[in-house]
Amino acid sequence: MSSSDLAATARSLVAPGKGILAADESTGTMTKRLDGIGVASSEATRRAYRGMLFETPGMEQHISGVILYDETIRQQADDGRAFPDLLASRGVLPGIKVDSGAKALAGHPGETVTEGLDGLRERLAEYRGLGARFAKWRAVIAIGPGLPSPACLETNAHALARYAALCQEAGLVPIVEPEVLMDGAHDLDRCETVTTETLGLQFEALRAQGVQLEGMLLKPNMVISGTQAPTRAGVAEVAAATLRCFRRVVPAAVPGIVFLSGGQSDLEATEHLDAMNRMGPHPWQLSFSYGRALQAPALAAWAGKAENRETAQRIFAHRAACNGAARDGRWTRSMEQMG
Ligand code: 5MM
Repeated sequence: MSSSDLAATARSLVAPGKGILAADESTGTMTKRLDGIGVASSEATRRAYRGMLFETPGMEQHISGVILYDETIRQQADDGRAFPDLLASRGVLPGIKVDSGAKALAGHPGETVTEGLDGLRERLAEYRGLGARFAKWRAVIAIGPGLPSPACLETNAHALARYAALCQEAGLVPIVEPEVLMDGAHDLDRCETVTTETLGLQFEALRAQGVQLEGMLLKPNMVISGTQAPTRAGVAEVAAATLRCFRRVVPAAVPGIVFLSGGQSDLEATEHLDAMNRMGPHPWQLSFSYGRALQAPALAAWAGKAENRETAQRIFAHRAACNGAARDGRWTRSMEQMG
């Protein structure tokens, strides 16, 4: 794939009114989600849940791409079509999580490094053959006393940049996700400082590895107060701090920033995205790549029962529509009422 094809794919993932569904929960995470609704996790129940989401009528109006997990990219819908083919037939780009998870960083208690570079070139070629057009790798950065360490930031930035270069070589658009966690009592300023440092090092590493910025997307956290902070910043403050941080460190050549929700409520994630887009224009498209903030109410409504499938799909389509509007800065609170 040429560099202009990569750039075109990246731009189509952040097309107006659209964003990405992160449905790449590893089996452990998906099992926790299913436990939460009293459903035993098995290959069959995970397939039924993902199939419910991917067959949602009208999803393609607001979802440009779906990030899949290794198991999911190999599964089929009830009509026998492979999930990537089903998505592609609806104009939704299939993507794939390619990291193998965050592992304890030696000598740095409380910190992790995301692994998965060994054999990645071969796995990317296989995923491309299975229909993937983009990929995702998530690094996890914790805030705490003395954290994050320079070793954690540098190691994760380097791994993300090497992953991104391999993706572009394989013709896949890399989504680069360095997530600064919301966990902790830190305030907005501390999150801004750490996010600025994280992203600054990230773009240095991407440059060092020769990653073409036009053919990638950034998936960051918003600059937000810690979940246990005594007072939490409001929507306008979060939007202003996030934009200030990104203007300082994210080059304008990057076509899009697709936020993670990171534990924000569905409504918070939508409100924050909308507020930032209302403060535009910006050098990059500002969109979403939400997991929990798109799925949580649909998962609860589905509850593993076939008779709830349509209701859950309507709820998922509604969250996608609200975030599609927020992605353009035209969400209103009244849109939250489902018709
Ligand atoms: C959907 O969750 C993703 C996979 O997580 P695990 O590897 O831990 O199972 C996760 O990477 C996700 O893509 C991002 O964190 C965004 O999801 P949220 O829920 O934060 O919007």
